[in-house]
Amino acid sequence: MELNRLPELDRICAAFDCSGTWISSCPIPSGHINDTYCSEFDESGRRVKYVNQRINHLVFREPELLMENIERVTRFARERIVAAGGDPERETLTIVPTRDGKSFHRTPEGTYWRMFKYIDGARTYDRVEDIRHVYAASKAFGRFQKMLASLPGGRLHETIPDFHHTRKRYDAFLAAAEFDPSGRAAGVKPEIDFVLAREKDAGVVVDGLTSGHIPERVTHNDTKLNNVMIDNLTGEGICVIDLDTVMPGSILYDFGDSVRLGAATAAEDEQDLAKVGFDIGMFDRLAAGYLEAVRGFLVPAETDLLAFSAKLLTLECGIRFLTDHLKGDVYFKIHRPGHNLDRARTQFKMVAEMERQMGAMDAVVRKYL
Ligand code: GN1
Ligand code: MG
Repeated sequence: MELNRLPELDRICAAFDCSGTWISSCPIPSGHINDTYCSEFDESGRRVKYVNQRINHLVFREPELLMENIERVTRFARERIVAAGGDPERETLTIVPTRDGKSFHRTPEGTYWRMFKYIDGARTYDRVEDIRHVYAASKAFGRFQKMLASLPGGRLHETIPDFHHTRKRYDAFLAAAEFDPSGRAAGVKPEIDFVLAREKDAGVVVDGLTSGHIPERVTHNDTKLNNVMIDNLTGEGICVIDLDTVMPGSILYDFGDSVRLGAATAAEDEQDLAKVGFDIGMFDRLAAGYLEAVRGFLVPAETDLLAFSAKLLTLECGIRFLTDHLKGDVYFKIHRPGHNLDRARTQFKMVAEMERQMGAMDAVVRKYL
């Protein structure tokens, strides 16, 4: 979704409390929701980089509350990292405040901006290039969950209510398929049927949370591989980023969602479905990294569903892409016609492969418990 034209980043940067002179900004074309840029400053002859993000306030309806969450989470992470002798400038996001001491800047036009320090010597990967990164990222997400179990100060705000409420996602899909606002339903009958055949899966985790069988925890909720910065030298997952959806949830949302990309043989939007698949060897590395970090922290109601959660969250994401296709591409940014449909198809192909290998996936999880 384009909010407006390329913004004047020099003007945006001027609102934030960083020393030095602005040199340039360029887009970082990653992410389906917010707009991200990297800005360079000259600080007494030294080139220093920052990350600017325009928060999509049509998706995140209360940017103030979202930033309150991120302030709490990064402040707490910083304390924990310092106590453990780590480097807080690299192991968590550092918010650059505005000149009037706030964590975000609202422009006169009503757009919302924030700024983070750039983390040097590390990068993210939009697809798996080295299987060791899968283990490293998964371990980083596990550590992140475990750390946030002791976050003080009460429940975080729900930045998007019912974000992983799979049944509500299913219902929204049904409504889009029936109402068919863009006249696209007839062209995607196999995909619609694929979802309809899996209705019973939608309630499994949300019902467990409602009944209290599955514990509510603080979770990340968007655990794609590219939301962990991987250190260029050590290959370790040093910093979990994209904290917009850190809020109450189930760890099954996080583990499950990490599999969509972490065990995929192709990109999320690959058009050649012959290349798309679920790789049990990569799933093994995901489970190993995650359980290495959280062993002893999870309860059986959670561990019993880890393998299933991979299928469920992949299905949910496919449902969201298909729903957006049916609605005329109103939520996720698209870069070509049919982009959301391509994305939905890769997710469904992975779901089908996971269904065939669920026994093997369960065995992998049990191996690392
Ligand atoms: C969106 O914008 P990005 O790439 O961080 C979406 C996630 C989806 C993901 C699919 C707030 O994340 O839930 O899993 O696309 N974020 C939101 O790649 O809806
Ligand atoms: Mg995200």
